[in-house]
Amino acid sequence: MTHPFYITTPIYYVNDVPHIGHAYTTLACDTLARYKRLAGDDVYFLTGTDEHGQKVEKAAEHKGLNPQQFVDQVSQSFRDLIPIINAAPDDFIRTTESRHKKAVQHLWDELIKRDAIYLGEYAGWYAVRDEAFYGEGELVNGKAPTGADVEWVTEPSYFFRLSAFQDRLLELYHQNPNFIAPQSRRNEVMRFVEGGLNDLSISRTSFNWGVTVPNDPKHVVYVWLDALTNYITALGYPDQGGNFEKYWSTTVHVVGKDILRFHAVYWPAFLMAADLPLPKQIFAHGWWTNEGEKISKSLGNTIDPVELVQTFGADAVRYFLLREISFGQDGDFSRQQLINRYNSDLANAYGNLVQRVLSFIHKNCGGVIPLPHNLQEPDQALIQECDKIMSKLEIDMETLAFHKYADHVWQLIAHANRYVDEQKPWALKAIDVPRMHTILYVLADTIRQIALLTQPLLPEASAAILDQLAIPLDQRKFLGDSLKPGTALPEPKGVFPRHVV
Ligand code: ME8
Repeated sequence: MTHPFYITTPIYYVNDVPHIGHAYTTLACDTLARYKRLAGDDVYFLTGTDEHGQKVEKAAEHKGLNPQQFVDQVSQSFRDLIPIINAAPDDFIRTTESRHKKAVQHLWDELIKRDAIYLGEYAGWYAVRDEAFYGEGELVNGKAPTGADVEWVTEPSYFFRLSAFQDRLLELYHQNPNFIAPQSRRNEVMRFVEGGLNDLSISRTSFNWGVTVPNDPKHVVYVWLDALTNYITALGYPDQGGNFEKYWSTTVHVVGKDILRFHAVYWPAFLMAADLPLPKQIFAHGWWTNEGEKISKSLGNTIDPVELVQTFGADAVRYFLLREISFGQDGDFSRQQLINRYNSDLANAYGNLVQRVLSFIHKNCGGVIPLPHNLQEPDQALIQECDKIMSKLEIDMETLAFHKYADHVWQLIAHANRYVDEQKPWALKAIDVPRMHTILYVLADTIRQIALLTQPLLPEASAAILDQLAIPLDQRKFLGDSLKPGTALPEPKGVFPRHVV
């Protein structure tokens, strides 16, 4: 059965060009989106850019550009990154688009109608880097808890009655234990909400780079209320039929741990207040450090995803980022470790399996898929492992455990490599050709299934392997038909050249 599935990345601030953190979130979402498409689901995958607010306005000023010119440029660099990392979103949203302004203003009106907003005066701390308000008690040595500089702000402001939503939010978390994942993050959010919520300032008057508040043009909508709305804009909101009706309740928002509060507290409260349905899950991933150090522009150690892909290829970068650490945990980026992973898992384990089996078939079976004869116990064992793997992989993907997904597939690759070593098809050439054909058939069909399964992680290499097995494009969803004996195969080519360093 086809299930709709909606997955979103955060929309990225365009104050600066994309870095590894952005590529990471997009790749994780792309991997899940590809998996779901291959499983036959109807996927809508959204990414885009967050273009309003003080931080972006200041960055434009700094470059001597007007904000619109500036955001057009930087947004394009995020759009350009997508094909480079081989991601395939269905839509790219920009908060400066008119479809989005219309959605934000409509949502604002709905909140006003339901008395969820009132006009007051904000006096407190604001961190432009985080685009967040902080209470006196939250400051650490005069800075935001994130380390960002804060400034004192006094201005007329509209407030959202967040304090009224404490009980409903806690009930939501209790009744839907997977609404926030992983569990450790869920606990943090619950403790925060249990501590009580203050009403939230949701408009600013000291600058004007934002969506204008309906009927009060001195105010622009607070950038987080503006930004969060992108997720429903893209589904056609204010229209609640069509894509909204189809996809919204299936939503998985993937975000970094630093922006979980906005997604797991403010966003559901805004939606509840507007009588809109809620997303299904917010999943918070961890942060990368670079060779042991926090990544920051001031330290000059940001990692450029474009350079990485130019050096190692998109597949290697995708595989490393998703395999190296469990999704949800923090991790350390190291080039040497990327090279090690590439060499051991891709070039050696996977690449060798494919290369030795396909070249052997090419040389010894006239370049066609051989005909299998009676299956023996070791053949059955490998076939059974292929049959059993899907139920494990489903759980891995449902829980966004990309590292486990890879681990399970690589266990199958290891099994297939052991099978080659033990069955020694080359030793049968002179003595038992039917048995040799059986082994090679089992291996080729195992490689077909492995290549189907690696498509979400390694789209390029998997396609090259499936091409070498002459699998038609319409047979590349999961399961697919087994190989047909007699099918002619193109000449095999190595897919993972070794990176010696
Ligand atoms: O927060 N490791 O945008 P953003 C892993 N516009 N992830 C990292 C990272 C790192 N070192 N550094 C950043 C925003 N990220 C808002 C979102 S959504 C309605 C609005 C991740 O460009 C970070 O955790 O600052 C976040 O998920 C994403 O990059 C976007 O960050």
